[in-house]
Amino acid sequence: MDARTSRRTFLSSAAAVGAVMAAPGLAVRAVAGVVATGPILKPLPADQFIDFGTNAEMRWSSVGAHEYLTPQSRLFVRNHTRTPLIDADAWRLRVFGDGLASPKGEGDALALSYAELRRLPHTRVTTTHECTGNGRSFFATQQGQAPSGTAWTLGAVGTVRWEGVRLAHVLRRLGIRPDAVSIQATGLDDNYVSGGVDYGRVRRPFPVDKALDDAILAWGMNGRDLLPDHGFPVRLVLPGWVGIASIKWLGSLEISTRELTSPWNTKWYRMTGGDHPADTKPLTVNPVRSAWELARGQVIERRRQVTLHGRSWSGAGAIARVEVSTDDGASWRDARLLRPERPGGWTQWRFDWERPALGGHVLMTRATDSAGRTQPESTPYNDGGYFFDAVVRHPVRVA
Ligand SMILES: Nc1nc2c(c(=O)[nH]1)N[C@H]1C(S)=C(S)[C@@H](COP(=O)(O)O)O[C@H]1N2
Ligand SMILES: [Mo]
Repeated sequence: MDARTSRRTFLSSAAAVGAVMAAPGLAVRAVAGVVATGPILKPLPADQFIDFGTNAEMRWSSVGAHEYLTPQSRLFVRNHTRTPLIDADAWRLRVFGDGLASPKGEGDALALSYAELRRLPHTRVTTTHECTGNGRSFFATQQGQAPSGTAWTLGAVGTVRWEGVRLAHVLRRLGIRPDAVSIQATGLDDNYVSGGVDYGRVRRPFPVDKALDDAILAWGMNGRDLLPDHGFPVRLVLPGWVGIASIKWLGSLEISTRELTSPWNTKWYRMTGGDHPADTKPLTVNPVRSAWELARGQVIERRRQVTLHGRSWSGAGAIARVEVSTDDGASWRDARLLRPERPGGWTQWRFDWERPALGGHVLMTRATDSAGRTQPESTPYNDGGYFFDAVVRHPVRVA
């Protein structure tokens, strides 16, 4: 999609949502070129997604063993409110704060256009992109304690190739002070209102060190412009970190010499409740998790040897080992790792199941990453239902 088609798409979609905009009680955004729609715009076929309304989970049974990257059309969606349609021509990334070499207030922020940004040196980075709450439902179903939040199984994850510009490059061009420590990224979607409280726009701060390391401002995914649901025209991507760190529909960056905060790093997306202490840090690097490319309860045709596929991933690095159990964890065998196609993405593996007996079985898989982290038997409870990294029990039936 070039700038012209994206403008056309915006105009026709804006016309399509005209009826929604005219509906009484629905606020139209004050920011030029931003129209709230949704909750999700892309099609969510029932064989590919579990539809949670503002969120949608990818079904692992729809993943083809030969597809390494997750197509954008099939990637999970996690929206706090609803997808906005943004006119790329009118869009600006506003950058302000006392951490800029020439400090700027919010009112006189520097403004980068979409065209300016896309002229900067391109970079392509593959990452496994995952929601902090992926696997949340297993706190209830495996451990008997239900946290609040979307009851994801394991499909709030995908591996995609982002296209954009390194944030380090942008910051060097704009000039930042050596004592800048924190950057607040803010989205252009609706304010998040929950329990009668307006928390303002979805926003989360992150360290300047991460910005200068591997953060990118992404305008593309898998060779195409971002879809509206995934952050068009531009989103932040913090590789390996919790999904919430990768702010969609990026509207501004505040660069500060003080530590910035938002409810998304103080109230949510840190460990609270259970046995966690009161002063836990905001969550950053994703844990180790694994999934079978199978539906839960899938019926598998009996053969002398059944080949099963799955994937494991970690926010901290490559996957070093994957073990599989077909007997409730009594014995474990190594799965065969297929070469990870790109650093940063997940690892595909296969397991040859010899002479499975007819009837019900529970499959289990446990991965270890290059940082030495292994999936545990259980995950300590937390109120947000974050980081369920324990071995998941996956029921199947051989018939
Ligand atoms: N502006 C904005 N950015 C956001 C969100 C949001 O609701 N608004 N959701 C976050 C969360 S919790 C996740 S898991 C990812 C999901 O990205 P995706 O919908 O492109 O898969 O976006 C993050 N960035
Ligand atoms: Mo998330």
